[in-house]
Amino acid sequence: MQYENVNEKTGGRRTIRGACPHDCPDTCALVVTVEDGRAVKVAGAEDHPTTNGFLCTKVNRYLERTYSPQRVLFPMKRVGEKGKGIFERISWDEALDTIATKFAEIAADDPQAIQPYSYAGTMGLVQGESMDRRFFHKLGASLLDRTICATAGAAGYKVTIGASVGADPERFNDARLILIWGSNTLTSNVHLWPRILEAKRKGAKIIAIDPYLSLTAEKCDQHIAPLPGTDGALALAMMNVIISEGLVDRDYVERYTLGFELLRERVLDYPPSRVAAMTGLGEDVIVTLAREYASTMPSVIRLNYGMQRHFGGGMAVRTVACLPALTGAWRDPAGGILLSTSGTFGINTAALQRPDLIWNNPRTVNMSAIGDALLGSHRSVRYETVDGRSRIIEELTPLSPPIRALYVYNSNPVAVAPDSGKVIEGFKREDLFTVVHEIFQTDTADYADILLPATTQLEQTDIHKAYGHLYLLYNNRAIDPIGEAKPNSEVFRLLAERMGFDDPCFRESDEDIARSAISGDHPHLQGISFDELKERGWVRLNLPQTFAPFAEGNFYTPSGKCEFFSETLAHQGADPLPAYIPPKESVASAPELAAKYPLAIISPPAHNFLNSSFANLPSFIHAEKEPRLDIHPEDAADREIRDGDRVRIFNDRGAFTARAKVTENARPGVVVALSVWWKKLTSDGTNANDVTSQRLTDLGSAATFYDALVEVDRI
Ligand SMILES: Nc1nc2c(c(=O)[nH]1)N[C@H]1C(S)=C(S)[C@@H](COP(=O)(O)OP(=O)(O)OC[C@H]3O[C@@H](n4cnc5c(=O)[nH]c(N)nc54)[C@H](O)[C@@H]3O)O[C@H]1N2
Ligand SMILES: Nc1nc2c(c(=O)[nH]1)N[C@H]1C(S)=C(S)[C@@H](COP(=O)(O)OP(=O)(O)OC[C@H]3O[C@@H](n4cnc5c(=O)[nH]c(N)nc54)[C@H](O)[C@@H]3O)O[C@H]1N2
Ligand SMILES: [Mo]
Repeated sequence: MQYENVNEKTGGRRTIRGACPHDCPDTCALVVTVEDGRAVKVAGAEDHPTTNGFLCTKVNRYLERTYSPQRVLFPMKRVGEKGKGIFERISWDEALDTIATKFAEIAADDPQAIQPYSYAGTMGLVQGESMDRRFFHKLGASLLDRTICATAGAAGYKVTIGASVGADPERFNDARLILIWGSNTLTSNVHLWPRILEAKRKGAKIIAIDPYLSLTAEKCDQHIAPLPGTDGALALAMMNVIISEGLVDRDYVERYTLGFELLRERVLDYPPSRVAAMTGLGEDVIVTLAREYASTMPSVIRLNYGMQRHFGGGMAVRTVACLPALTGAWRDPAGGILLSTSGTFGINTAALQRPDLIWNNPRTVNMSAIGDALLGSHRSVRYETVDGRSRIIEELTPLSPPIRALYVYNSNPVAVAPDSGKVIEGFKREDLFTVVHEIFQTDTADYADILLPATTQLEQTDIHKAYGHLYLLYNNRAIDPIGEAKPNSEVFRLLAERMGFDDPCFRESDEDIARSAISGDHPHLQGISFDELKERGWVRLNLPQTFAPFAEGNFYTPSGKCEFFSETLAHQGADPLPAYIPPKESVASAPELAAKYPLAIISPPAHNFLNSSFANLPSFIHAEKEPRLDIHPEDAADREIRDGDRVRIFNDRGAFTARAKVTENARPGVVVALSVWWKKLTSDGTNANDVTSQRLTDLGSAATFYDALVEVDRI
């Protein structure tokens, strides 16, 4: 089969099929034009159904990233104080020898004192979760619980639906009602927007549920602004109305759900009149939303991350995930819920990561509490049943042995991890040996003992799944590495060799690894040709054209039903039914704290940054200007803050500064600091994570970035 423009060569000019590596649901198919060895254009593939020929504001300028003069180009060692960022060039041999010697020395005592730390700098399966995992498994290093983004929702969804499988985003255009719930689609998932617009053109109503008037909420037919972290209560009240007014799809509920009678009793505790006060919404708003949701079909919920970054985030997602089973919305391919499609792919994770290489039953450290971990404490959450009632117990226990070496790649924890004060105190430890493998000299890189240069996506090979569509993608390497940069996989291959790891898996090429990712016998991968994937750059999973995963039940839960009642949760000692778990830091749940710090702060992504990626490059900084705090006119007036004033945002954990924007986009009682800024590029070396907490969520032990109270002062 021939594809237009595919990996085509004409003279010195070639086009190469690639994949966007960034942490975003859209995982776009790229076409890279290379002239005489230099990439001259990065465009979205026209033939890929969700990329649809366009890219976001950030990846449109990917060449600014690849060819930035700020790139780290060779290995370096630290010659100044930790955090000052003063380095001296060394050879790759010296860098790798230093790391291998240090790791061997620590491993001789206890390899668990070596801690890998990575997240989604690249989402590629080769560069993100293959050779690295194999290396650390064989070494016996501590494992890392990668909780900084999505595990609360994933856990809540899993106990209810069974797996990260949901509505096909390509069917959104046929929905009649779309709830955009805790998602800023235009910023963080822009390739879904054209389908939402098409639905709107065909008469659909679009409702945003978001405490903030985001770019997306602004363009919806209706904006409902609950207090942060109260979504669970809102969903329970919707169910109260749906059940009490007889709007339930009885046939669907009888056949395909578990625990309806218990749910019916539970939601009696959440009448709209009570929930109105909890959520800060009008009772009529809740009742109307419930009626519209239950009586407009097909209805689809784009449920995303905003609601998850609170203490009760796992339960909130679980509760919302019950809604489409109650109304039978799953019956239609354009109905149901889309949280993440990642569980649809059937990737052979064991072949990639080789957990069989683990020999020492190592401990697991939670990345969202890296500050505590570096300072010697392990943070965790568990359940206990007291007097027949489930309670969540938050624990801080000694971490022994202490972390002696840290290897950071694909992540910038000094900027993005919560409670920066603790994180920085940990990174400053003189007795900690830190390796950072990076494209740029980030806030984290400044604390490295050894800093290694990393390649960008154009310089490496990879295979990708997605969490916002149903296509596999392949990234063909387009250009040679710049300077002495190396891909993650190559560095771990070289380190494995130096450590004397001789299992054949340490010699596999990137292409071999990519091939193994789809080597399993999962039905969604049947018939997919690796060669076709490589050639065209993308291929749809083996799914029917109209994919309605739960039209006839077949949920991935133990019962095969949508579990309103979850035996799995009961076993853990957790509440087996949907419930409302309030934020830890809110006026209602922590009145004493709120007396000192009365404002809730949320810090969702800025439009032109991708977490902290791109936040160091001129075009993007120019677009975002400077750190900003959106504050409601009433809250501003109470503090004599005028539009444009510089303000200090603080609590017991720390403080950061920003320029105030007095605006009704922020609701009263809630301030918004779009993020994530590099600390060292701000006027006082701080960012929003100076005030966020390391507390973990109820389910999934995830970070609680949006569960924080602060006070704001004019400077
Ligand atoms: N441009 C850009 N795109 C991105 C990213 C980026 O940094 N920049 N990051 C990527 C990553 S890693 C992720 S995880 C996703 C995240 O993207 P989204 O899923 O969109 O999640 P957030 O940006 O965390 O929050 C989305 C909205 O939720 C709102 N929100 C905050 N708290 C609550 C709440 O309690 N309830 C409700 N209902 N809403 C709330 C926020 O105001 C925000 O407008 O985006 C990805 N895409
Ligand atoms: N206050 C606040 N904090 C947040 C959030 C928020 O909304 N508010 N969002 C949170 C969320 S959702 C997430 S997912 C995390 C994201 O946290 P991270 O995954 O740490 O994301 P980035 O900040 O983009 O940092 C990724 C780094 O990896 C590097 N990198 C990219 N590709 C490669 C590669 O191939 N090899 C190597 N070695 N390095 C590479 C990039 O240059 C970049 O510096 O942040 C969280 N932090
Ligand atoms: Mo994320």
